[in-house]
This record gives sequence, C-alpha cells and structure tokens, in this order.
Amino acid sequence: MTDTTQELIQTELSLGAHNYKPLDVMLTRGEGVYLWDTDGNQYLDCLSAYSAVNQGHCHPKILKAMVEQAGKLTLTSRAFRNDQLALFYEEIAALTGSHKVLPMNSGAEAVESAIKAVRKWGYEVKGVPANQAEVIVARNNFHGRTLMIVGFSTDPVARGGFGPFAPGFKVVEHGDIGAFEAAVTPNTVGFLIEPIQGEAGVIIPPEGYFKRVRELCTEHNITLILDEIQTGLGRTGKLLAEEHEGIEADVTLVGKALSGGFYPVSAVLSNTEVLGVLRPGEHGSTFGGNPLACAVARVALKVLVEEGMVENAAEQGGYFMAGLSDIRSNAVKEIRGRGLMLAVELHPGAGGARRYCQALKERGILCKDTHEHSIRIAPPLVITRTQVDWALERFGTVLTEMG
Ligand code: IF1
Repeated sequence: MTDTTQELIQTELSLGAHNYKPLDVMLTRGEGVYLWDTDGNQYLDCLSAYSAVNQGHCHPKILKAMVEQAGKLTLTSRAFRNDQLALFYEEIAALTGSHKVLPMNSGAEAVESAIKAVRKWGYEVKGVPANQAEVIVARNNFHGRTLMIVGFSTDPVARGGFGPFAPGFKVVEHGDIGAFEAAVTPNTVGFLIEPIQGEAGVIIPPEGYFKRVRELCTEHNITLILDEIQTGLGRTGKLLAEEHEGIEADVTLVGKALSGGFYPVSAVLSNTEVLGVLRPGEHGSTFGGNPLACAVARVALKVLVEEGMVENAAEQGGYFMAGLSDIRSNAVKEIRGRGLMLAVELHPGAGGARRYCQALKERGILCKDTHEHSIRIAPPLVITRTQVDWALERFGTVLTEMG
C-alpha cells in the first residue's frame, strides 16, 4: 500500500466519523464486475455496493445518459416540471405493473415515505382512529438508518443509544404466519417486510409464508409493503423477488440499482389508493424526481432488461449456489440464496466470516461478512460463467484451507 494510500486512510480516520470498519482496500476504479485498488490490484466485486451496482460498475450507457443530462439540466425542484419525470414514471410503472410512483432519493427515504402514505391511507380510507395506526415488521429486519426505522429494528447495534423512538410498530417473528396473524388488530395499516432478509444473512421464509401473508393482508385490508430495495431489480433472478412467491405487494420499495450505482434514486410504487392520499404540500424532497435522477434511472432500468441481466442472475446464481454447495469444508454450516443474492453461513467455531473475507481479498475477491458468521455474495448481475468458475475456485480454496 503506497504512502498516499496510507495518508488517505489516516485522513479518513482523523476527520471522518467512524461508523464503518471497511476492509483495508483503497479502490480507485471499477468496470463491470471488476474493481481496482490504488496499487493496481484487480478484484472481483462480490458485494456490488449491497446490490446497488447490479448493472456492473460504470455501465457505459448509464454513464452516457448521466453526462448528457448533467450537461442539460440537473435539478429544478418540484416547484416546476421537468421533461424526464413523466418518462421515468411511465417506464417504471410499465415495468413493475404499478399504478402510482413517488420518486425519492435514498432507500430509507422510500421506507419513511411509504409509512407516511400508508398511515394516512389508514386514517382516510381504512378509517383507523387518528394516531392509532400500527405497522407490523419482522424480527431481524433491515430497512435503513433513520430514527423511525432503527426504532423498529431488533438489532441492538443499529438502535442502541438513539432513543426515544417513534411508536406504532409491532415486531413479529420472521416467517411465522401465526405470529403475524396474532399481531393484526383493526388498527393495523401495513406489514413492512423484505422478501428475503439481506442484512440478516439472506434469510428466505418458509414455502407458502408469503402466499398466506398476502391472503391475510387482503382479508384484513392491510397494505403489504415489500421492501425490494436490495432484492429487487433482478438481484434474485426475477425482476422483483415477490415473483418467486407468486404474490403482488400493495406497495413496493425500490432503490440502490435503480440508478446502477450512479446516483441516489429510490421510489415508492403502489396502487392508486395508497399513494393517492398524498396531496400538494404534504410530502416532498429537494432532489426527489429530479431530471438527472430520472434520466439515470430510465437507462439503468433499460439496460437491466435489454441486456438480459435478470435472466443472467437466475442462471449464474443457480450455478454459483450449486458450486458453493459442492465445496467440502467443515467451516460451512449452510449455503443460502436466490439468484445472485447468496450467503455462506459458517459454523461459529470457524473463527468468524471477516477473516474469510480478508483471505478472499488476498485472492482477488471482495465480499462482506454479516453478523459475524455469514459471508454475503452478490456480484453484479453481468457476471459470466467463466468469472463464476474463477470465483468458485477461490471460495473453494479459502473455505477448505481455513476450514
Ligand atoms: C448501511 C446493510 C444492506 C436495505 C433494505 C432499505 C435500505 C437498505 C433492504 C436503506 C440499505 C444498505 C445500507 C448500508 C449497507 C447496506 C445494508 F448492511 F446496512 F444492511 F444492504 F444489507 N432496505 N442497505 O438493504 O437504503 O437508505 O441505504 O439507500 O447502512 O451500512 P439506503
């Protein structure tokens, strides 16, 4: 590592808040599935910035659209109209089968906006008494870092020391349909859940769970809010992970790869009734729906579909998972995943996932540990069979040698 890189790290440590403990790799360039550090070492990216770079780093067509729009018009605020917003609405609504779109910026903002709209829908349409709206969430959820969101997190690290928190949320065991049914009251307005829990370690609920959740939400007039910010836009081998469950959400949240990693863009997608309750002045955002974000998102969605990335995620993900399952290592407890959203859970005695990620980094693969014992694997959806084979060879070496 050069002195310059060391100096950069020291500056980060002295001036930056220490809310992350990154692997000591200083990246300077990305292209497709590859990243390069300041020493010129090449890495296969198996995190994709937590599924924000599904289209691969610096996708040339998204870059072109960004540069062109940035030279024309970047931001007007929503006090005026811009010629990209309606086109973004049309294209994302057609692609996802949505009736209304609320454009925001970060994933957490989309979550917050959805809760606001669903609560208002509860009062105005469902008839819940004022300030009595309840939203059910799942244990081990991850929906972002705002105070409202960490208030219903069950992760002490994510919520410790940040109270007091917003009321109106109930936590139920993930995957337990009885627990969900028992938590429902006449004041329940929504159920917010990830189709697959990402941060929790790629946790897929039991077969049929979501089908039953969908039935119960319909029966009790509860808005089913699926947080697809990480699972959506091809990550699990379907455009939206809900397709694996054969259900449709009432409200779908997307973000991250909605811009291919070029720009913070998120959106709340819903049927007309829920987002239809918002009136002028009741919600907004300086950057929400800006022309640059819309132009970038339009091409990010276009290349995702036109370049067959969703289908590739299904094909390479299935192959990747089968290859991981073939590795004989006493360190491995379980392999989980769908499409290219994968996790290797290690036995507690294996010494912790971080040191495996460190060893993988030495062999040219960047991935992230989560909750101590799991290694998350989420390469860009443009990964090829040859690149998966290359990765499997190294996962095999590390998991067997260190196991
Ligand atoms: C961090 C985790 C992943 C998300 C889901 C909403 C959001 C996220 C399902 C909020 C964001 C990011 C946040 C980032 C790391 C990463 C993460 F480790 F934190 F939990 F992916 F699993 N819903 N996830 O995954 O979106 O506001 O960040 O745009 O906070 O460290 P955001």
